[in-house]
Amino acid sequence: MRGVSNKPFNLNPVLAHLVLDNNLSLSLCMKMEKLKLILVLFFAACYTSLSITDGLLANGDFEKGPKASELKGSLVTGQNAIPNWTISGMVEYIKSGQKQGDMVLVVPEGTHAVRLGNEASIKQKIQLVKGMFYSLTFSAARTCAQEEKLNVSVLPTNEKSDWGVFPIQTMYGSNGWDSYACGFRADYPLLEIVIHNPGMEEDPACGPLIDSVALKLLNPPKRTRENLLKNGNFEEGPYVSPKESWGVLIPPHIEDAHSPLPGWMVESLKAVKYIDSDHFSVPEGKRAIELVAGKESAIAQVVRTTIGKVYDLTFVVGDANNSCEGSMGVEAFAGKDTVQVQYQSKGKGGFVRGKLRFKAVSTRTRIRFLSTFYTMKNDNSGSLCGPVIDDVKLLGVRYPNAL
Ligand SMILES: *[C@@H]1O[C@H](CO)[C@@H](O)[C@H](O)[C@H]1NC(C)=O
Ligand SMILES: *[C@@H]1O[C@H](CO)[C@@H](O)[C@H](O)[C@H]1NC(C)=O
Ligand SMILES: *[C@@H]1O[C@H](CO)[C@@H](O)[C@H](O)[C@H]1NC(C)=O
Ligand SMILES: [Ca+2]
Ligand SMILES: [Ca+2]
Repeated sequence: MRGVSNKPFNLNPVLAHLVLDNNLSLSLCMKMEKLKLILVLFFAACYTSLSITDGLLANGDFEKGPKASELKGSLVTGQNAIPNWTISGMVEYIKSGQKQGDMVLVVPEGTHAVRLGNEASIKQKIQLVKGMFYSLTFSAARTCAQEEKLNVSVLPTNEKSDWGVFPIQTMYGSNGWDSYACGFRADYPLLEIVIHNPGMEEDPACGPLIDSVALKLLNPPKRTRENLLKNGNFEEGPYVSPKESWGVLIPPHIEDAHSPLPGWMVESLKAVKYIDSDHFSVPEGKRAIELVAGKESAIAQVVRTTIGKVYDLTFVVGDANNSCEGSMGVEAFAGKDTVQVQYQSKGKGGFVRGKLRFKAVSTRTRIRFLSTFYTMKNDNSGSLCGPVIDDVKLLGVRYPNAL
């Protein structure tokens, strides 16, 4: 998907660069012929589907499963055996508590999920409003020691490469599952969402588990009199499942036009986490961003400014009440001006306010936030965590010299 990077979530910065280089070449592999073919097939197909806006796709939680006659062990044998989905390749229907070797498989939502073997895929046709922006959220878990990847695409599209490869490598979550979001524009009213495992693992029992595939219509946020930044409170963003308590990772982006976090782009190598007040402590409103990967995950927005004018950038730095303890630092940038806000986290929620006053030197100023340190949860999970940022405001200062 455009706007979804091909970059990995990898703890090791050196490794990350290597995999990144590998993946960059993938975007060159995009075959337009293939796209056209899919487009033709798509319109030739006859089907009915309902238009959805926010929430799970039809049977997006895979709780409705195949008939016993269409299962061989856990292997799904019919192409249309899983209600509302079409599968290809080796797809398994997984029950919570099912064992793989001596590992018990956990399912994030309900009691069932699917597993995609090498080159297997699941797809579903959906009806959307042409020209609107959407975000797609899904949950995935890695099952083997090997590196596992997922290729998510929405077809057909006018974009050159509207698909993204999500490497399922680094676990930010504590229970093995993570949720991911990506954004896209509906170029056609009838689309097909495809989740594909491009892997070639030796062990056919390997391959990521998928659950909770959901969509959300994104309202394009506007600048207001109260804030020159768009979506500064992060209230507009991807679907967050009420049943999943680990937030949604927003992968790094190349393009901001297709961000699942309207107005913002995720810079650098790593994801940021979108958190909600049902499961975390959120300083303002219902949603905020947790900077989970130190200096490697940054969010940014470019804003129009008047040269010579003085502006105040204000924001909140806190913690999500998720056992993320220690010294935290958030660096805020406005062009070349910068400030660092220190926050001592007890991991139980709370926040401080930060401010950066600057004089614009350009007609476009890049506002940017990153976390100075790497932090891990103190719950022995080894999960990465970090400071929460919220309530970001930018306003012109009329009388900068007044007290
Ligand atoms: C999902 O499948 C069920 C039966 O398998 C069908 O009744 C329902 O209309 C389908 N939903 C959509 C949105 O296609
Ligand atoms: C990802 O999926 C798209 C569309 O199905 C395909 O064109 C592309 O080659 C795939 N990329 C990889 C790396 O499998
Ligand atoms: C933090 O979470 C605990 C329970 O998980 C809750 O009792 C407490 O009120 C929360 N604190 C804040 C500041 O959200
Ligand atoms: Ca499920
Ligand atoms: Ca907020």
